[in-house]
Amino acid sequence: MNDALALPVGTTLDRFIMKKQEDFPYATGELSQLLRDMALAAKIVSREITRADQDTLGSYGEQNVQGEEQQKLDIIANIRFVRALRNGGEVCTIVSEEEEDIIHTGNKNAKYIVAMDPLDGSSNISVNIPIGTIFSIYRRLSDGGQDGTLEDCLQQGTQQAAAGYILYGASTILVYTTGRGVNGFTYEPSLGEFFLSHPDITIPTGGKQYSCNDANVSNFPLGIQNYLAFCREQKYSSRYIGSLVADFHRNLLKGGIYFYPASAKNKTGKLRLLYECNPLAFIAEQAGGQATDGIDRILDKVPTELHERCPLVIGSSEMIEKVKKYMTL
Ligand code: P6P
Repeated sequence: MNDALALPVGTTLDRFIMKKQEDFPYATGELSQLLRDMALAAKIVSREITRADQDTLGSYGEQNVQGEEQQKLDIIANIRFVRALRNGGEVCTIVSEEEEDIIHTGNKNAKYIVAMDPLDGSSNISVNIPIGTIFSIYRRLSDGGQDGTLEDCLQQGTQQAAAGYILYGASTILVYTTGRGVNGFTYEPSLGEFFLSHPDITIPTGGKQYSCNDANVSNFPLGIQNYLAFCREQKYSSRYIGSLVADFHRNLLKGGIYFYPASAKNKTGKLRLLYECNPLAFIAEQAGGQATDGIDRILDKVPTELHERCPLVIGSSEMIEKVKKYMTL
């Protein structure tokens, strides 16, 4: 699953991308440059978050397409990523949680599409809880010389060319996959570089911690309720920070399961398929884990709307298999 070529911890992201590009014989460098553009925006957003003050903290005073109150940093992050991708020239069209319609960059001959949540969990900013950016990268299906199409944006998760997240926590870490394993890079602000810190990440097959908002348990599907009861019988630990990227990253490294099922308030779950479930599902599978809607594989779903939601159960493989059993009893 993972490349034989192991680069030492401390390798810069740029050098890592360049060396891994050699593994793709027909690579012409656009995807590599796209990943660099994402990393550039991540550095800028990390700085904005770290030095957030009264001017940048707080509500923007409007709601996004999801009906959620936008934080000022949501807007700032969206602007920074869209600008980096537009200026980088490798992306023709973007889907962003912060914008209802697809965003055309003007790079009509660019090969790639990006679907992103520029800043997930932003309501946690004001209480200093880690937040994250999540992104998927697809090759366009349509011919060049025009804007990307809706069909380009509604591809199955199995078609992702790459996926990743940035976690803005005690340190800023970028984790991504291009389908040949998962690697994590920690940002060193004093040098302005991401350095390889988590080579070849694999998620433990089992785990003893679960992440969910169990205030909603009475509305969970019965199978999920029964799985939660099993976790409690096994005396697993409950770890739920209310920030998907932070919960996912911890479970990825330590083993565990995160679930946001359908509930009375969110009939099809809260999380969005295109720019939350699919990218994290790609990473989870590349690290040896799984991601389902409780039963079916996330990456097999065929999106029909840009901002459609779906239930998500993601993490250690053995735990996901257990959920499937409870869901099909
Ligand atoms: P609830 C943040 O809004 C988010 O999208 C995820 O980051 C987080 O895991 C979840 O929603 C929290 O939702 O309903 O438990 O507050």
